[in-house]
Formats: sequence, C-alpha cells, structure tokens
Amino acid sequence: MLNLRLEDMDLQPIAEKVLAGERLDFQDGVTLYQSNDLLAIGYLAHHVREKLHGKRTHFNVNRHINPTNVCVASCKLCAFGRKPDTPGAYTMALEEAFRIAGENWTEAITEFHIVGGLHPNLPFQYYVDLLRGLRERFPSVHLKAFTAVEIAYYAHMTRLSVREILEKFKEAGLGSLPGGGAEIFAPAVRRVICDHKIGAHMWLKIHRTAHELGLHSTATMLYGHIESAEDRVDHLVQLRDLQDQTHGFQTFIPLAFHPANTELGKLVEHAETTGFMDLKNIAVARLMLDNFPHIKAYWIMLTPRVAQIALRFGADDIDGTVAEEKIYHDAGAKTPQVMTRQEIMRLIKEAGFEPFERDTLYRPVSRTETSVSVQV
Ligand code: V47
Repeated sequence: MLNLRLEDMDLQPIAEKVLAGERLDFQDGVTLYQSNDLLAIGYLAHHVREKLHGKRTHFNVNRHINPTNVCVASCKLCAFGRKPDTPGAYTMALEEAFRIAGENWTEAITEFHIVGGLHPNLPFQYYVDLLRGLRERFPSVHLKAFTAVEIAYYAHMTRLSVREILEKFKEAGLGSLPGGGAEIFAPAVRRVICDHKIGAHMWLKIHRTAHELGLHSTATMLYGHIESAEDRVDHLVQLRDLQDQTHGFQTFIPLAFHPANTELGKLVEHAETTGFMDLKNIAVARLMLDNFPHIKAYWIMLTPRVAQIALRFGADDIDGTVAEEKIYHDAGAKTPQVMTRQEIMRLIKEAGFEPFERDTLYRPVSRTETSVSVQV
C-alpha cells in the first residue's frame, strides 16, 4: 500500500484504480485535470512509472534536421513556417542537409529527427533522396522522419496513397515516424489553431498504416492554448484506442504551447504554460495512457529544470542531445539548443534516477571512447 495523503478526495476512486492496475476512464481524466492536488497526481503517476521502468530514465543522442521552413499551411500555432520567398524562408540543398547532419560530430549520433514545412515546389524525390543520402552516409543512424501531416501532403502532391508513400520512404531508409502534427484532435480547436492541417482521422490513419508496415512512431499533444480539459482527455483516449489495436506507439510527448511570434499567441489569454500545468500534463498522460510504454519530458520545451522534476511525475524519457532545435526557438523558447550527454546524465542522476542511453527503438546503446554500438 502506498503512503499517499490526498488533499482532493475526488481523487480517491482514481487512486484506488491506479493502485489496482485498472484503466482510467474519460471522466477520471477530466477529474485529474480539474484537480489541483498535483503532488497526489504526481505520486500516482510516479508509482506507474516505477512499476514499468524502476529508476531507469531514457535518453538518446540525436540531431534535429529541418530541411525547409517553407510551408503552404498557415497554422496559427506555429512560428516556424514561412511563405516562399519571404524573409527568413530557407530550403536546404541536399548536400547542405548532409553536411549539417555530420556537423560537430563529437558524439556518435544514433538518431536524426527530420521534420519540415509543406513546401509547394520541392519534388517528392527530394525527400526520398534525403533519406537515401543520409542512410548511405550515416548507415548506423536511425532516421525518424516526417510527421503525419507531411506524409499526407506528399500523398496529396503525388496522388500516391499514404501506404505507398510510407513504403517508398521505408525502402529509402525511414525507420520511424515522429509524433508531430497531432496538436489537439477536437475539430473545433483544430479549426482555430491549425485550420489547414489534416484532421484527427487522417493523423491516426497514417500512424495506423505505419504500424501495419512495421514502423514504430510517437505521439504528441499540444496543450496550453484554447483547448479544454475534455479536449485533452479526448485526445489521449483516441491515442489509447489506436494503441490498443496496433501497439505501434512507443512514446507520448505532451508539448507546451509557446506563444511568441505566433498568431495563436494573440488569441490566448495567458502567456506561457506554468510549471504546474506542465507537470500535470506529464502525470495525467502517464495515468491515462496505460498502454504507452514511455512518456517523454521534452527538455527543449519544458526547460531542463522542469524536465528533471517531471521524472518524478511519470516521465521516464527526457529526449536527447537534440542539436539545432528550430520550431520552439522560433516561438521564443529560451532553452539551449543542445545539451551534451554528460549534462543530460547529470540531470537524471541528480534526481535519483539511472541514465539509460537508448536508440530510437529503446534498445541499449553502449559506447567506448571511439565507438558506439546498439545491442539488438
Ligand atoms: O507538431 C509547433 C509543435 C511539433 C509550436 O516524436 C509548437 O519524439 C509549441 O512533434 N509552441 C513538432 N509547440 C515537434 C514534435 C516533437 C518534438 C520532440 C520530440 C518528438 C518525437 C516530436 O511542435 C508540432 C507542433 O505540435 N509546435 N509550434 C509552438 N509555437
């Protein structure tokens, strides 16, 4: 029996379910979001995290590559996308992308995380060649690339099916899909924050298809703008339902909305999310997503300080070294753009956990001074 003191007695039946290993329902999710008893919620989430992973805390050595910020969509939530030929718009030549991929190669990277805008003129072959070229040059690096939104756009551009696009990418070296573009599934919110993006049905269909093809993926949720507690719970439950069917999601990453330089920032009453809200989202996710192996505290978005505390609120993953993050920094993030392995391990150890370097598929990575290998 846990030594849990509740201040909010509405949490009592939820605590009993969690301790008995029972699934929480929609109303439980709303109750958790409405409660201010953060320590009790965190305690329960930590209980689940410890049952799954003990003290193990995952991280990886990765690099973000954003080949273009040119984007035909005008999502109010985004500060990254630019219209073609406007100030700040860029598109990397393939050779440039390959050069950036290999820049400052001081620690062997195990993952490239590749996402970009919806460019109106880049041919589909550019993306295939990007994957193929990276695989040839960096054969040991896992390519986690293209959100469901990008996949849907390439299918629309080429008139190929989503499955065909994914098959072509897989053949060129795609290893898994990142979780971006999910935002909040509720249509009324989506209409305001990302009007031109695919809807929930399509986002989920693309991840389902990826899972059917043997690709793993991650899932995100953007919170802290105009969404309600019910919208967040609906989002989590839709992800949980798909996961029950495919088991293809590895990780869930709650993403805090950063308002600077965005249209949505002007519509939102408050400024940035608070530490309280960030920790609550991590903990509620751990409690609701009982079939997701991992919950990630993305330090770029949370700050290293809050991400470290999130490890006691249900998170078992802190993302990676990242290198050159653009999406959040265009939206005003004050965090550094890179952390070293040593810095990440210090954060984890200081909080009483054991750092566990993983590859994208959560297999252990071992390093010596001169080499890196993944245990399969
Ligand atoms: O889809 C865009 C979000 C996402 C803003 O898969 C914003 O492991 C806050 O998905 N404020 C892209 N959020 C990043 C992403 C991600 C990050 C880390 C790890 C993984 C993973 C995926 O960033 C977008 C959108 O939801 N975003 N603009 C903004 N102003």
